[in-house]
Amino acid sequence: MTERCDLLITNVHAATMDPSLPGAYGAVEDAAVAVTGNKIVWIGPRRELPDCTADQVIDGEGQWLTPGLIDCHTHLVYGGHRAGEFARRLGGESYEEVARAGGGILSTVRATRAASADDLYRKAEPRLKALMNEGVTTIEIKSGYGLDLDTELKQLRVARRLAQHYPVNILTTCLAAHALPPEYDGRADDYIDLVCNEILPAVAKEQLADAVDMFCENIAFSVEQCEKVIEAALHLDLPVKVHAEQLAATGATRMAARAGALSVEHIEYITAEDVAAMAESGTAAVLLPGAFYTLKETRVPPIESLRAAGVPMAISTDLNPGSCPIASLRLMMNMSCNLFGLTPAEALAGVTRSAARALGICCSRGVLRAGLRADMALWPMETPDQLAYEVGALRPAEIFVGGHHVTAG
Ligand code: DI6
Ligand code: FE
Repeated sequence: MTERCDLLITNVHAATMDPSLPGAYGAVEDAAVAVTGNKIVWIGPRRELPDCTADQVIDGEGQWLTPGLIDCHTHLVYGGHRAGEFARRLGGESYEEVARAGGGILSTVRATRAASADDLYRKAEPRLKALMNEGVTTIEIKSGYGLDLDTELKQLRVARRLAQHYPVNILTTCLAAHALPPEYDGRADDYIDLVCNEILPAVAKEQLADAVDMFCENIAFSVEQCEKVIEAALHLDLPVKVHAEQLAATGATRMAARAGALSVEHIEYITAEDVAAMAESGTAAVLLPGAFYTLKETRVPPIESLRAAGVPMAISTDLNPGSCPIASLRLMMNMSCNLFGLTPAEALAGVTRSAARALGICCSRGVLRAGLRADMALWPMETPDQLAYEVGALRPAEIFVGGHHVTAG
């Protein structure tokens, strides 16, 4: 390392999540971390720290340092709310029934089309801050409540604007193939043409998206239709992600794996064959226990097969007004253990290293290692097992994004 660094954190334990280090957390007890610019330049046992001077020294007081958390699947820019639909579902209507009756995603589409960009921005801010205050330093935000060119662009521009004003990394994903807009009723193939020929090229031209997603499900788009979206995305050099097999087995996961997708999301209904295809293509699983909980699903994703096949299991909020209006990634960690059977260490990997894999950014984030970005959270806890166990009161003492100390406000 250089002899001089910008920031030196000593007297901490580091849950590095580096898989090349021993233990489920890649833990380094009594560690030191040196940061220059936006990167970690040295991390290891404090007694091995080379002689150096630092502009700023922080005494970690024996607390635990983790990689900044990564929420790799959100729909947090949207208009309106769906509290009325929540009450209907509590009364016995299913998510699919509400959707087929013109509610669900389409009700949020109406509200998002009607909202101004400023309005969407103001409504998104508290959701973003809630995540940031929990130590989330990277957030993916999808469009998909516009379903027309102007509104898809409006949502993505709002997401980019949030990134300019808040000290957090934001990646954006175009999910124009989320639902069939009412003006295309009975003409799904025509809408897919609009997505492929107009919406995605316009989004790419303005560099508004880092990836393309689609909802491949019986209530949304077929495998054949999604294949066209994938082809268009790859043609524009945009990586793909797929909402797959949340409500039924459709073959979406194998389609995504064939295309080399970064990730498949939800996947409650996948089979052993699908898991093998994911392992082969290096496609990550994104588990969304908050949507499972909200929709009172009973079918659990095949965790044991995913684990045995070594498929990275990311965990995310799916923050959205319908199937998961819950802005807490820490609660999702807890749910992933209680509802899906992950270990606390798998839960932390799910919101750090594996979430970075699902976003295609594992070369720069998700692990504490020299050369990677200094996105970190310092936690007043005695063991990293507490992160999946305690919700609400356990908050980060310090959060760093790109080496800078931040507060969400
Ligand atoms: N799956 C989801 O969980 C969200 N979208 C999707 O394709 C739900 C979106 C909503 O209900 O508004
Ligand atoms: Fe989603």
